[in-house]
Amino acid sequence: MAAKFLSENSTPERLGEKRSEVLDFVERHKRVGRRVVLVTSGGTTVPLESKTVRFIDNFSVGSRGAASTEYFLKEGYAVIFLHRNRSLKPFLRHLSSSNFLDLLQLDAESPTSPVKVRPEHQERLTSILRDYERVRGEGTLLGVEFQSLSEYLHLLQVCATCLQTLGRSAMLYLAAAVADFYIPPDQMPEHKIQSSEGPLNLSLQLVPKMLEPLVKEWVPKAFVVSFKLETNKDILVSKSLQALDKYQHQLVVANLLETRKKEVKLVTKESCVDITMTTSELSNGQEIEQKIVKELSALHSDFCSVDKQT
Ligand code: 9Z3
Repeated sequence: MAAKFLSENSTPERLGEKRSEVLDFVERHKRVGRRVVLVTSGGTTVPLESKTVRFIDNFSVGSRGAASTEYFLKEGYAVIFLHRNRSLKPFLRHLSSSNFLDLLQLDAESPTSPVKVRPEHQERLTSILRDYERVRGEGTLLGVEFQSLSEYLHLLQVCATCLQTLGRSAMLYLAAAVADFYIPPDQMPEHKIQSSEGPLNLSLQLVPKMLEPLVKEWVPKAFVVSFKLETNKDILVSKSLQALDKYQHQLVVANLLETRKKEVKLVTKESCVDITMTTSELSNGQEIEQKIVKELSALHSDFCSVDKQT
């Protein structure tokens, strides 16, 4: 099913070049013994026409993926950040609610470098820039962009297979909100659908679950974390356990749409651990991703140590 989807849906541009970039990144960090995590982030679009004017989208803005990426970097991981093109980015996300130009001012007294950061933003910008420059200097972050469902799935396969060489020291953290339904290319109109033809009825097909080949074939030794999103709390844990049973991966981060920034459950076959944020932690600007990543990093260390014992 997965292989059929990938062969029938067009490959993203410069896929070979992107594979080489990811491979180089993985090899470089493997040489120095650094763990590598693939973080997927943001929603996927499902086109309705092959010359696409309209598409179906979902709510995800990519804050989970972008924030987690920063915390994985702090934990010493190298991160492949596979993200939707317009979703939030690590570091830059801290400025997403400000108008960039409001952070700056012109200084008439220094004509050679007249653009200055306003004094009230100096501290915050310095701290963001310091973290960002450290990561750039160490070369520990590689961004890979997608927009459509098909681009995402092709790139997921490329990134995952490149990680195979790392065995247990690779982690996959699949936080992207991937579409479940799509229109196969042979059922998609070429040109813009005309409203003059009346109301539109859509028939969507199921997207094959890529977790299956990912765990079985692409990265069989890696530490794989998937996400389960629900709106009904009564089925959250049972659906997570079903996923673990079906795909045989290591862990599901289970979250509800409305409370996803305040509480999640880390579900394994053996346990279910709650991670929660207090009101004061949230009002201090602390983020749940910091706790999630800390916990996963420790579990990943245990998982890696099995290799060393055998
Ligand atoms: C998640 O559950 C993420 O936590 C969110 C993060 C998408 C809710 P934001 O990007 O939101 O910060 O706005 N991701 C996975 C969602 C998903 O599609 N899971 C599938 C499912 O639940 C399985 S992989 O069936």
